[in-house]
Amino acid sequence: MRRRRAAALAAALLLLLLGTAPPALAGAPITTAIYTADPAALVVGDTLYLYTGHDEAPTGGTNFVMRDWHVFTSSDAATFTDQGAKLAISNFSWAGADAWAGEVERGADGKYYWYVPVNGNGAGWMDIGVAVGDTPLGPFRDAKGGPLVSDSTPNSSPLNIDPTVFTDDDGQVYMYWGSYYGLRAARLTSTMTSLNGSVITPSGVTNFWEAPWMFKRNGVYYLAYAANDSACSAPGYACIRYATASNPLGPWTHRGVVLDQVTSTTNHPAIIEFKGQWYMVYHNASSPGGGDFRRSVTIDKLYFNADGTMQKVVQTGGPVTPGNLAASATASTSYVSPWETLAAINDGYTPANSADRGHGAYGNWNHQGTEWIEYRWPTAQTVSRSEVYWFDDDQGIDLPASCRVQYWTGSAYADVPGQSGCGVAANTFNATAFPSISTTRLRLNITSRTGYSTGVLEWRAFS
Ligand code: FUB
Repeated sequence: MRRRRAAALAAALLLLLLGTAPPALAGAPITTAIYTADPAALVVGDTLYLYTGHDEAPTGGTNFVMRDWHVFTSSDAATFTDQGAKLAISNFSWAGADAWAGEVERGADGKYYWYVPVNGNGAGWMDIGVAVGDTPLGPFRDAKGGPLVSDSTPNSSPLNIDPTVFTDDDGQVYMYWGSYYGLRAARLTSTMTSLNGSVITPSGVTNFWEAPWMFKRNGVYYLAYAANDSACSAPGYACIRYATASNPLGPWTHRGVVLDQVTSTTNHPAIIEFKGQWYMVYHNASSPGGGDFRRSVTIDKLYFNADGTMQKVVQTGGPVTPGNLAASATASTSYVSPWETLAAINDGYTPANSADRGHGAYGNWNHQGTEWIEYRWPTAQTVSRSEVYWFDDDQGIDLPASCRVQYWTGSAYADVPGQSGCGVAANTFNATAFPSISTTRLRLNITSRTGYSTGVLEWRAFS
């Protein structure tokens, strides 16, 4: 036992000495065994539960085929276990199709209530039903025997889908839902199965389209939601905006975009703190064979600024930059200052400028001369382009004098033949193109200006 611990310590020390960056979050996506969508997240004890939809459309399908919902569990937010389909359309005798985006909330009675939009057999299209179970994994049964919200509910949404249910510190439960620009909210009774009072139309939720997710942090209420305005996404696609309020029913103040558009047209957030780290859980179409109706739930870390605003999520499973080989590489360096972060160079972040260390920065102060950063892959990659965003802290770290892209020939490092100039401009990605090489290691040699060290915010590689 002692020997194993010593070996682990030695390995950790070696990693530190080599300056090796950890791999990207493994939970992206949470599974490729099935297509999943519309995540909701819940923490119970030491476990993170994800309640997801299940996309079953065939390849090339042009409609949702969704019949049941799955539950995934994780103890580290990196690896997830599919606990199976724990709720299905067939659990609601009054519904016939469309197992869309739901959410689970624990009631004051200790039971777990799963709110889901379904296509009811009655008049109108989507209704919201509620199932109940004694544990977060169920078994779940219809808790009401009919819709909680339907088209006949006064002031209901043009499309009654995507419920998010939130319990305030005083025990009052709120439900937000809606689509087609129609956000609605209501209190729930303590039984969790009836609306308590009238349905309101919250104000201040700019460009709301669908998929609301409500939570509270440091006394502030947050509402994240899918918006599909042209300021944040391409036509037909959605980004995730958010608003904050000091009252659970608003009025809300729009705060900006927390997640850019993803590779699927729909976008759907769940934001949760688990073991001291905040996460954005969402879906995209990036898994093999994926598409708008064959989506995959994925997870990324989310960070708050000191003023309570949320930083835009870096989509490590997106990918934000299709084809960026850096995402699957292990980074190392000749030297990194103890207070800088080598992991910053391949975290997928797009810096706002060369001083933007919002997601950390690699720097080699107070070394001068030539230092290097390197990517290694377990198998050979075809590479024909490098893009580097330099870090300049206006102090000891400045833009470099020059750089060279090198590769591992199998026995030595050599300059990549035929490379175009290695740019040293600030506030942009500097691209170096070259005829394709096949290699397991790509290296960037960086030579400093006299009297300065150098740094990198992001380094991408493409085939
Ligand atoms: O999955 C079906 C629908 O697509 C959801 O209810 C919406 O949020 C969107 O993701």
